[in-house]
Amino acid sequence: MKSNQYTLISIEGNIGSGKSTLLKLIQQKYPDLRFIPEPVNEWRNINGDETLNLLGSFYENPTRWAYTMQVYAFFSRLKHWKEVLSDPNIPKNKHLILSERSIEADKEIFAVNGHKNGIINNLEFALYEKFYDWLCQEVFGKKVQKQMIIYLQVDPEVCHLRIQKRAREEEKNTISQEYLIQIHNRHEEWLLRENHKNTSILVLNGDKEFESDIKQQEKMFKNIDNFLKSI
Ligand code: D5M
Ligand code: MG
Repeated sequence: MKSNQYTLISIEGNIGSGKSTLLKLIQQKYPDLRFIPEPVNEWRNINGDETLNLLGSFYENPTRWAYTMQVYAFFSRLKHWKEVLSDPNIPKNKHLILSERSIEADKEIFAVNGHKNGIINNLEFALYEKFYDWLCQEVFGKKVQKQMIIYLQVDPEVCHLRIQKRAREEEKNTISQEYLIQIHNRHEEWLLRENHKNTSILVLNGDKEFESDIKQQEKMFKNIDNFLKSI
């Protein structure tokens, strides 16, 4: 691998599927990877001001805020990636980067779904696609050698229960079963039915609680270890 090239592994899955939990477990087992968490807390208080809550605004009035949410999610993720990809001091063994979701997922899941269900209109979607393509090329360019995806596939009803359990204020009374089914279906279309030329995808079922179940974790890691060995 060239010294300025990276393998990107993202954990994808529905809201409340357990991605952050899985990321933490992988981090414990593979501390040498670089990690990029989802910048969700940055969306909850812009400039550290809790009254400027973009995630909350989006769930309260999706039609008003969906486009703004996509612009800011894109910006904040891209900023993290740029920092990592332009760090001149990355040791050789840190060329594997694991992230919770990806810029591609913002587009393929949330922007496409929002466009389909009408909360993002044609003009907004066309504008989004314009800056998305150009800026991704600017930042990622030739730096990506390989892309891999771990898809944590979870029944939308289970996700609903986990969202209630974690009780994030912005989400607990606003995310409907119907929205979770839409987001689930977009994952299935994008990851299982569409063509992925240079991307390997591992599908992991996460319906059974795994946060505190060592047996279940061991089962999952059998697959994850093999998947990571294939790099
Ligand atoms: O929680 C992440 C939260 O952020 C969840 O409410 C979905 C939301 N999110 C993440 N990315 C986007 C985009 N691009 N648009 C709209 N909403 C988004 P988690 O459980 O980690 O999925
Ligand atoms: Mg998460």
